[in-house]
Amino acid sequence: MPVIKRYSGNPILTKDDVPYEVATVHNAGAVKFGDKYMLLFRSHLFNGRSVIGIAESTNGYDFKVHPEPFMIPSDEGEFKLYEEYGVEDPRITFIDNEYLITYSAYSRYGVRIGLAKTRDFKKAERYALITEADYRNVVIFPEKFNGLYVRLDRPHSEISPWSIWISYSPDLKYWGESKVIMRPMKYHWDEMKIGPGAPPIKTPKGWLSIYHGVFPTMDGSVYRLGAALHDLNDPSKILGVSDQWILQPEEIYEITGYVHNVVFTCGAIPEPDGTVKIYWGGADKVMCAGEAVINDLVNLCLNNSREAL
Ligand code: M1P
Repeated sequence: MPVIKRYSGNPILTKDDVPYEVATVHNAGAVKFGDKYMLLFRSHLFNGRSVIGIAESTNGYDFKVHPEPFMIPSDEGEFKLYEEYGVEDPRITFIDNEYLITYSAYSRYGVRIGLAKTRDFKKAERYALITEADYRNVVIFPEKFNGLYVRLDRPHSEISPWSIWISYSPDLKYWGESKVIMRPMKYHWDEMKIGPGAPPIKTPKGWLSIYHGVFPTMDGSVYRLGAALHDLNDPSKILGVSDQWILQPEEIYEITGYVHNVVFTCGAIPEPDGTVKIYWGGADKVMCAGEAVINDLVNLCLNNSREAL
């Protein structure tokens, strides 16, 4: 039995649902906003650079896209300098009565992470650039720990490629106390790189983190999703990492698209009945959704765990 049940109406969004010209709709951050489900999704324009669009729904599956993008590269100050090539892969966290949006900012200087805030999903206010270059996939926990904001991120270096790190901040601007907490595993489905996916979800047994892992093949890389569980009080402590993936490209819209063989998540929404709606980009071209039982994911992490480091 697959641990994630795909929605029968997948893909839930394609470029044809977008009222402006785009080549793709994928990698959406997801959050509940009052009684609405909101998606902030990435779209490639026809010049290959990306913007962030916005869509809303009352049931989490049927989404309507707003007429204009939500975020385009900034034309102001240092954001302008570092968003020249586009904005990508937003993640959304609700904390302190506002929604924090972390996104990849691309420029001639590399990729780094920007943080914007919104309270109404009408306007995003840029707050700070919170990493230097060669970082992607930053997710912020929806609670503070000992008065500090906590994030998972994914720096890259040749010596320690594409691993998951944790960092802390008093104000969302200055981050530190960084340490590596999870690495790709040799000759395993996530051996090439891993990266945080959806912002972590609180469960009675720990913080559930859905991440992506990449395996290189002679036919290119395969992007899959996995799950890890972090300690409730000390999220730098990983209690377990599911040895098996929880989702892999299987449907035609995941196998072929803008980049083939990709399922990539930036958001998941827990429901009061113990399920979680998971949103993922299929082959970097369309948006898909599915549902899992949170306890099943937690049990995979605890009962059949691989090493984290
Ligand atoms: O094409 C697959 C993904 O590749 C990159 O992700 P990562 O750096 O984590 O491997 C990103 O471009 C992502 O948007 C894309 O889905």
